[in-house]
Amino acid sequence: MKFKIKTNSSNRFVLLTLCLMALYSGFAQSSLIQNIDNRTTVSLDGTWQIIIDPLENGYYNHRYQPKDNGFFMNEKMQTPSDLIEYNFDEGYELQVPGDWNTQMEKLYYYEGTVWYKRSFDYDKKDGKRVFVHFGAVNYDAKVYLNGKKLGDHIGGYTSFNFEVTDLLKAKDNFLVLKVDNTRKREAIPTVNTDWWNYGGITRSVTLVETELNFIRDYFIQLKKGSKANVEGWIQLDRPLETNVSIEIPELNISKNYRTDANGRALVSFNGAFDLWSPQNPKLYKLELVFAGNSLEDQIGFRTVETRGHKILLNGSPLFLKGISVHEEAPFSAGRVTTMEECEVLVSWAKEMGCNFIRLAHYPHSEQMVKAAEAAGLLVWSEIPVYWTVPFDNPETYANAENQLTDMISRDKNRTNIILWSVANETPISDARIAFLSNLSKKVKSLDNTRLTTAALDTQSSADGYNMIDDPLGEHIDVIGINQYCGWYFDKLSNCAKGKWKTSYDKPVIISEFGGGALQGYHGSEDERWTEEYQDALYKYNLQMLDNIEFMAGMTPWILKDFLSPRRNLKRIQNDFNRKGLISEEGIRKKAFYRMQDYYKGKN
Ligand code: GCB
Repeated sequence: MKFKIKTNSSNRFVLLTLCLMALYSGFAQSSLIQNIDNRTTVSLDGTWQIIIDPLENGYYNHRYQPKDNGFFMNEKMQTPSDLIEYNFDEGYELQVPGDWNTQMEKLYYYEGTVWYKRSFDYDKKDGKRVFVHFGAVNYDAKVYLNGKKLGDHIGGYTSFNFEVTDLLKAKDNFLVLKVDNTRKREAIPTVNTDWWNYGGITRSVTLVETELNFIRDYFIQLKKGSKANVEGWIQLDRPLETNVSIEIPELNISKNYRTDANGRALVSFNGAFDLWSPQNPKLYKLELVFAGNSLEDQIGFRTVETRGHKILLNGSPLFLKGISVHEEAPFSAGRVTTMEECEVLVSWAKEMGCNFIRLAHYPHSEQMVKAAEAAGLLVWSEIPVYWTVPFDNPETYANAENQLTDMISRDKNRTNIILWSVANETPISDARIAFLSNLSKKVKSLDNTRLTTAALDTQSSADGYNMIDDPLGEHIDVIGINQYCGWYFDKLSNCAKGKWKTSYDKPVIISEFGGGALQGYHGSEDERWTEEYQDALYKYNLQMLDNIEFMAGMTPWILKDFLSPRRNLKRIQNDFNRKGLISEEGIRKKAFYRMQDYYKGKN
């Protein structure tokens, strides 16, 4: 199937897509540096000066042409007669990492441009290179150092970095970002979502110091289908034929490899691994060595595959006892900014009895994935291809593919990730199938050791059955189904009787079900928004789901109440989607305990 655009040949489409991808990753962006946590770094987190600029006055002149001396120049008055109509150092401040919406009342609903500036000194060493790395900036970032543009980045949930070696000074560097979170129809995500469009530098900013040449990236995972053979690669930043090695001291593994002219070495070795699993989240210390420098990581080994309707972990069927999670801070709202907050979310899922979490609806922070990995939680990770995306727009495709590539690039060594999801609740059309099947193919080309999935919401019904027959099912390994019996359709009491059929010999995860309740609001099970209604909804839905013999797991919607501007019922919602099993204050609702009981009895 083809996109509905005018192309004379598929080559032209590929070329166009490649050009657009270059645009979306920012021209000057360096390839992503893997494993920032274990490199030599200086944090630029903390207080940044900001300017709120709804008209983009710091970027465009009155003829709407980009300015040469925009706010990125960080100019200061030199004489009393100078006209400079901004001054970062006399303005507002925000904490980085952090969203702007929950830090400053006047920015709560704001969508537009905010300029960020941070000044710093740097003790630059000869023979070293330096990169500035951003965990995530939502959505459109233009980055400048000392008045020079480093590049652009599009996409609010993925990491990126730029080299700054030649621009850094010992004193008074200024790093400036124009951050714009304006929603756009053609963007990923598109304009219409059900979560808060938190703007800002939402994850850490870090200076990374490297040698002149260094191990930039690597992929070290068990080969598909093998419990003992690791296959992967190591990539140097600069092309060089040389020796690199891998060591796993605990297993006495020490292997040498030779990089090719592109600085890439293919890796293959065997080990008697104690395999990672939810009961045994075993990670090994691994060292990658090049030119006397060693880079450490903690890596686990496991296999994942499907057999008919089952998902097999390390060769054995596993029921995925999951929960969906947004990247929102526990005990409040706003983006998660610390490892401790990730650990709280993870501990809540563990308390419920989960072995699996769905990180909805976009890539969460690396910390979150690592916190889950350490605690034995398997992960579904997804990109924000959500609802009604313009699937026939090649620019949108390029953007989605780029975000997918960035997500996989960052997290491909995290053992707990088993599913890469390409979309959530997208409407059936030919253009959508072309778009999503291409994304699914892209996943396999980057990482064939994991499974692909998507959350589907469209089922037809026949003979009293809900049918799983979305044509996208052909193109993914595991089918996610979002269904809201007792909330968006049908009466609560009918839910237990719901019956399902599937056209696919593939595992199905019920990737969403649920309903809203205001914590502390009690009444009968017929009264919406009460904890009793939500609890009954869970009771009847679980009875229905128990009759689906091809179901391989579930991730009810959702761990915690979360902010969403489409939740307008003031008395109850007050901007919160209330489908959480835990309130924004951290208080468990009745249905939390029902899920806990259910998972206790589920193998
Ligand atoms: C869905 C969406 C999710 C929403 C949820 C809801 O189907 O996938 O993002 O938040 O429903 O609460 O309506």
